[in-house]
Amino acid sequence: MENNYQKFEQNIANEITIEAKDQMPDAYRKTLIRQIGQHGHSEIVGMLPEGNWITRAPTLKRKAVLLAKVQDEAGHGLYLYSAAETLGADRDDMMEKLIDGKMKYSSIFNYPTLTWADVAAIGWLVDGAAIVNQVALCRTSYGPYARAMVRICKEESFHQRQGFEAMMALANGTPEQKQMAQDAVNRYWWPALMMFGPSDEHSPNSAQSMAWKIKRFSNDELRQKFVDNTVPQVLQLGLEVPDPDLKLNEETGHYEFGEIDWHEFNEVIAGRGPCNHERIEARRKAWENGKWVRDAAVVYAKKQQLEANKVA
Ligand code: BYC
Repeated sequence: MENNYQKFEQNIANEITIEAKDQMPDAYRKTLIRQIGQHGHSEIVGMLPEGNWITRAPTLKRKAVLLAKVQDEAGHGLYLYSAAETLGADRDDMMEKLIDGKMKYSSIFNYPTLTWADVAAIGWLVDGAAIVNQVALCRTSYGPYARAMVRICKEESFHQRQGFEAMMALANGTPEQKQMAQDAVNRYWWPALMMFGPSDEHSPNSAQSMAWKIKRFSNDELRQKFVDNTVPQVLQLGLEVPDPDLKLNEETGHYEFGEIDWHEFNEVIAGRGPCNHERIEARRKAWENGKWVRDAAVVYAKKQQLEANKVA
């Protein structure tokens, strides 16, 4: 067994991906199931705030784009649940843990989508933040997770561009539309920064995940990258960043920004955000209403297996 973990350590050191059948320490398996499961849940719960606007999209074109985007998120969730299953996780168990509040999902999806501009802001800022995090995960040490990320990132970059384009239409529209765009930025800016997780000194999982190359950059490094990428885009839209402390440090070339409201972040991830209850109830209802479909699929699969055995 020791030899097998030596091989694992060697592979990590030599940038050789760990595959499902490889020996791996239990803690590596456990933290991956935690992170990939949480990531999958984020995709699925993330369908809710945007899905809420499918029937109210302002034009047929916007509706078609939004429908496609929300369906993409469902697909991402399915790749991720499959990646977690390669580690021995059980999908029903993960789903029940989500509904029972025993597994987390991204804090960002506990905020409401009050206007159409919020949908644009999610596409632009939330998918934009997700890309920064996920591009790094394309090189994560667990092969099935890394490969899922490559595909997901391609779709996320389309999402980010469509969000920016929708935001641009509002920012260049009537004064009321521009104000709606600004309000959305005001409400989504700080929650988008929180997506990257606690600051490095308060991130209990980071050190080990970095050592195992599950994470390639720390939470603060990725957050900084997102701010540096996104502030010029806000300015290009003619909008303002809701942070009086934001300034470009000419020497480092990085934007310095104000303190995140960590109390708010901790409340949201503890289940006490604006929409936590609503989101979990929506998932619970979908899970319960879908039971007959899952049961029918199992009966059908068993029947097919019996037929196949008869032929053999
Ligand atoms: N929200 O030690 P830390 C999308 C938890 S969806 C909630 O730094 P780690 C999209 C963390 O889990 C994109 N919880 O943890 C979909 C841990 O708790 P546990 C979602 C958070 O894992 C639809 C504790 O806080 N992306 O793109 O090293 C529409 C301590 O944190 C959050 C991913 O999931 C948070 N924001 O680092 C549109 C990316 N932050 O588990 C778009 C994959 C932290 O110990 N995940 N926590 O109870 C990751 O990269 C990492 O898991 C994180 C956290 C950077 C999020």
